[in-house]
Amino acid sequence: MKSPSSWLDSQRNAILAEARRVLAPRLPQPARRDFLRRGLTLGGLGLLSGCSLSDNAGVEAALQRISRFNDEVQARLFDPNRLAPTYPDSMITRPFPFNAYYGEDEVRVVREQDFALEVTGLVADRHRWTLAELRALPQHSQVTRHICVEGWSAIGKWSGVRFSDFLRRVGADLGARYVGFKCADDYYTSIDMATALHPQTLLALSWDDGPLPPKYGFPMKLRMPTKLGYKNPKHIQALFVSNTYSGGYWEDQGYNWFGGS
Ligand SMILES: Nc1nc2c(c(=O)[nH]1)N[C@H]1C(S)=C(S)[C@@H](COP(=O)(O)O)O[C@H]1N2
Ligand SMILES: [Mo]
Repeated sequence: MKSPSSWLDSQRNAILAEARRVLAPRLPQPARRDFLRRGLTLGGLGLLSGCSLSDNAGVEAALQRISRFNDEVQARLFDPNRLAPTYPDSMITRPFPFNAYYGEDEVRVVREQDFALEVTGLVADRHRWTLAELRALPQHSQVTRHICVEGWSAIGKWSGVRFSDFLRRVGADLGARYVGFKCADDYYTSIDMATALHPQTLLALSWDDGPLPPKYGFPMKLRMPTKLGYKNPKHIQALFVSNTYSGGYWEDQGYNWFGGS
């Protein structure tokens, strides 16, 4: 049997070969030469559609196909028991970076007294959760690395409710395909159920041993050290369990949906 990493390598090479085969013939010279020379990575593939070639509808469609294929491969490779690395508190990045699709002066400020988390879709209990109720559930902490596709990473500490505990408590259909999130800004995303149930996936209420600050996603964010930054929604207002694909803010603009890190 092949080791997982050599299998991963062969899958990666297959995707990259497919990308070259499908895309290169559609490009005029010299773009074609540059494209073939460029070191393509799996992550880079998901981002390619943001480049100047995207006005070619054929390229766009081909990238979509490859990115969906990439999602399937990542889902098959995802090991629900494999933990992302954790770090000592001394390695926490200070100051921790802020990122959003807007600047820090436009951070959405959610008031705790007005807030209740909406839970809908394939769940038995549609009760809306206040922060006090969520804080009363068992809390878990992690010091993990957040990796943003923009090329930076940072180590931070988050605490909150283990998301698998939460999904069980609300009687979610754990065989459903997706969990989707709507945020207090216009952000939204969705994740695969295997990642939702991963032991390090936290409904984070706290950052650096204090309440989650507005800029890092008050009242709560989903923290997943197994996924890239854009898959980790901040300012969550509503979540839903579903079998219908619902994409995401960046995913709908060409970022890879699975977004594993
Ligand atoms: N609601 C919301 N969540 C979001 C985003 C956003 O713009 N709005 N940006 C994402 C991206 S691209 C990153 S890198 C992280 C940044 O989180 P941080 O501010 O805690 O570093 O939030 C993610 N979640
Ligand atoms: Mo990001």
